[in-house]
Amino acid sequence: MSSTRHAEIAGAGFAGLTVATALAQRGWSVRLHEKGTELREQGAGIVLFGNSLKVLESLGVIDEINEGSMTPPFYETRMQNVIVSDEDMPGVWWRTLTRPFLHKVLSEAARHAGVEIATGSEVIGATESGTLRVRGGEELEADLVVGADGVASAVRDSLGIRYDRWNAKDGITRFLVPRRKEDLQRIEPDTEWDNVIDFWNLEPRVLRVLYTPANARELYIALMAPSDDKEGSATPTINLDVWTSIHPQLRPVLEEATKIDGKYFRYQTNRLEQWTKGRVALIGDAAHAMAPALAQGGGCAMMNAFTLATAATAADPADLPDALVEWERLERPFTERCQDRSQEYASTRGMSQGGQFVGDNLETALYDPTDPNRHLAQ
Ligand code: FAD
Ligand code: 5PR
Repeated sequence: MSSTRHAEIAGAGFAGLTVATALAQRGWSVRLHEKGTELREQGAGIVLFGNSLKVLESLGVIDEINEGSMTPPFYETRMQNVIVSDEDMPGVWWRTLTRPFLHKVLSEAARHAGVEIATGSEVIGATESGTLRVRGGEELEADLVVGADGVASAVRDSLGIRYDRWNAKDGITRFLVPRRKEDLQRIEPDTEWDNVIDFWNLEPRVLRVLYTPANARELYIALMAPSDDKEGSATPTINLDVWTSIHPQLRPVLEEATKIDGKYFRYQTNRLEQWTKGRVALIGDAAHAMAPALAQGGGCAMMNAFTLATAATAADPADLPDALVEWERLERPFTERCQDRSQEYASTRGMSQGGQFVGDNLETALYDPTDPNRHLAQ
């Protein structure tokens, strides 16, 4: 093999695009397989913290991210429409944005770094010696194979890696809608409509709206209801009467949501017996799907994607499998602690008490995957 190392990557979500770009920027030749016929992200909004923002900075796209995103003044939590906390998270770097925008910025960065992107290319499996198999195609050889193919990962399952999975009782339907800020202000003039507002309502029924401004024009709303609540979880069109009966001040934006086809997702957490096997590494939801409570699923996906790229680049090519095991040993505990905390919040609905962005809950947000000295103190 030539001195240029080669990576084959499954899945062009946030994890796959990040590892592909970081490897290409470090001199690797990289092919990224996406089963979708187009490169795009259908999700709504996302909150990113310092751990992933540092990665975006290192990839060279932070100015673009800053232009298309915002930092709301406060992360507000309300219970039965009474404010229980307004957190401004001193010392914490955080931004809100839309997922299509983040996906576009990362896709452009990947192309610019020289990543070969193969759309309509469905990965059906991998081998630990470092091959990737694509539907209807041959075995592609690589120094490093990455499974970034999401919760239903074909790479993971083809390797026989076992995992535990938990589904929460609640789920969520997410939308990107126009801000309608003036209409909201008319209804509730005293509310700061630039805040993130987590509108919890547990009585008489569990219907929560997480309101997240993503930029000057777009608002991300996430509507949470228990999966056994037929009306609350109704899709593709939300039940406007039910949602406005509990959250009347959100009528303008809930009306906007009725114009869009929604999809209800149950929260899921995965825990694998191992993240690596030979020359294959798993990242993102393929390896560590988590409940979204602390807004770190995508953040952990991007930080693990980035540290995988730096660890693989630093390794002697012959010893790559050992380097992957060491990468997992060092990085995985941060993600697992975040999974545990998010799972606990999701299953107890503890975020309704507010004040969650403090202490240990900020461990992942404050983690700097780009700091080469980050493990020295351990
Ligand atoms: P995915 O986004 O699932 O990407 C996988 C890609 O692989 C897709 O493009 C798919 O088409 C492709 N693919 C799949 N199978 C194959 C195959 N066999 N061959 C080729 N390609 C394939 N995270 C945050 O950080 N902040 C938040 O605010 C936040 N909110 C969330 C809200 C909800 C309701 C949920 C469910 C999650 C949230 N997350 C959040 C988590 C975040 O969305 C995920 O963790 C993140 O998108 C995972 O990225 P990924 O690249 O691993 O997987
Ligand atoms: N935070 C964010 C989010 O999108 C969700 C949650 C928390 C940013 C759900 O989508 O707790 O459900 C949550």
